[in-house]
Amino acid sequence: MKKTWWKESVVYQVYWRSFYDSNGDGIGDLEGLLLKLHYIKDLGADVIWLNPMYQSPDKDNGYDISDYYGVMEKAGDMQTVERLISEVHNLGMKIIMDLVVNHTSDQHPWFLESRSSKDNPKRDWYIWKDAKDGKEPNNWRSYFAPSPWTLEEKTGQYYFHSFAAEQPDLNWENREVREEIYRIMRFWLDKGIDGFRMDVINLLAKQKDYRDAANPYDLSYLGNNPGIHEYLQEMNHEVLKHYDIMTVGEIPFVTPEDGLLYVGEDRNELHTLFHFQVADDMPSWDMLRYKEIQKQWYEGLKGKGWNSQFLNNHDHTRQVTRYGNDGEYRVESAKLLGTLVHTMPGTPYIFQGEEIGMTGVCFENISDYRDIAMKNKYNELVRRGEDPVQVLKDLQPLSRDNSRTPVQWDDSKNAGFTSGISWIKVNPNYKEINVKRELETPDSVFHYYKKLIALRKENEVMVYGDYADHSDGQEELYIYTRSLGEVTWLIVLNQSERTNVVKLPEIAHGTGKELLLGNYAEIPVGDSAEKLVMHPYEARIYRILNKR
Ligand code: TEU
Ligand code: CA
Repeated sequence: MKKTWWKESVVYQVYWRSFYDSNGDGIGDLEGLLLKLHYIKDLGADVIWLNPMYQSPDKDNGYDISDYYGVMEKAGDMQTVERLISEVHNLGMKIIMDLVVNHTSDQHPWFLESRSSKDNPKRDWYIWKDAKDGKEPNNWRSYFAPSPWTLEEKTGQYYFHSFAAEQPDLNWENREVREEIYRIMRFWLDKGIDGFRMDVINLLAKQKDYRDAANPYDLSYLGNNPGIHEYLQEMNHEVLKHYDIMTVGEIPFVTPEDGLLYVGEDRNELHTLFHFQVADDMPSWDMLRYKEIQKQWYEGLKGKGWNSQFLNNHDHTRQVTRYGNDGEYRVESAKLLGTLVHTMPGTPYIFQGEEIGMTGVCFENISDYRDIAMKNKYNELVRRGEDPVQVLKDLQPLSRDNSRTPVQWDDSKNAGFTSGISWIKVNPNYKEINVKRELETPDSVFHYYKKLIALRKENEVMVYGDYADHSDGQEELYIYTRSLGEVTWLIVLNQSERTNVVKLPEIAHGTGKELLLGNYAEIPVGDSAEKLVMHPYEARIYRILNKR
């Protein structure tokens, strides 16, 4: 595989509105990020992914853009963005921004024009259809609404939205739309940013006939439709290939086979992707499924394309809560999951707060939640007659707000995030879990992450090494190797609350092993050349010493 900086990097995701508030209005901002840049640098991250900060009515936390050339007032202004880009570069890091071009806000001037009349020149910039039998044009659902069709009374037609009604989808078939988007991309790249995280980029092309779906709840009809690869190749040709950048596509509903069509190195589309097989198939931890997914992606992309590794982000419940143990073994478990993400093949992502083992939340009231996806779903079910208490309970575990509470900086009021009233409640556990304490504690989650990242910088095997699973069929243990040339690393994880005896694969027998990193302090007892005794949620990374 060709060596590139974005394969070797660790990306740190900044959900700025919950990162740090510099002016006391209760909302994190870019100035706040500037104030804390050294913290990210100290952790060792190479690239910052900044969630959308463009002008927006903010119905979906910035994913509904009303001006791609403007900056949301809550976030800051253009000057601050420019300062941010240059400060990040001064610190030797890079910054990529969200590109949200499947849809705009319904307040974008393009849409205001488009909806105004059937013969408006911008009518065709969005997707308009006539009613079918006096109803929506088909039986589909949208991500955030019971139907992806909303009626515009004035012109009697429905417009299409894969997400909320406030997020109408652009019509990518229209050449003017594409050209305008490329202009926007060049505008930001020319400001010096280092790439894009591309929001639901495989949704750009739509099914031609909008036929009814057999199962409307399986939203996969929204993505990977004919024409998508032509758009991405055009985008690459027009814009991307002219810059030294990284691109990561958010690509739901893909298997490795079609994933490769997006990131194959010979395809001239994107560099890497987020697929959602883990997130979609695993509401909670499922070791066998996880191994299978990793194996398929490894084999599918090997030598041809590059993967990303993550277990949470701003849309998915914090990993230690969802996939680990956020009670008794929170610290061990947070470190284990970090070990996993950073030793799997692909570029690892850290979502802000993950590096201190932040946990999900369980607010008492629906009014404490802010997430449009959750609120719309709640309203739909309650309106349908379901019990509000039960609905809330069902929606809590995977609510996107689980990961959106403010970063816990210290044990002062509002966890030191804001001097004002936070836009979303702070997790009540901030007195125990916060950055200040993590920095002061030598064996904290933070310091462990720091070591993990440093290891990646010093050891190419972590980036380019071949992967092999030696624990097929085991439900609590994950034992795998990464190897590059003469170097072999062995990673052993005990993803359970029990002490487990681990039988080592033959490759580790009769040779020495050097423990490079582990999440327990004591020297292991009971270990031998053939087996290890592993504590609950214990994780170890070994270098296998070659037989002489
Ligand atoms: O998310 C799209 C989205 O909901 C899916 O990718 C989902 O996470 C995946 O299919 C797994 O089930 C993006 C943004 O990340 C999100 O915050 C926005 O609300 C959404 O697009 C609309 O722009
Ligand atoms: Ca602020």
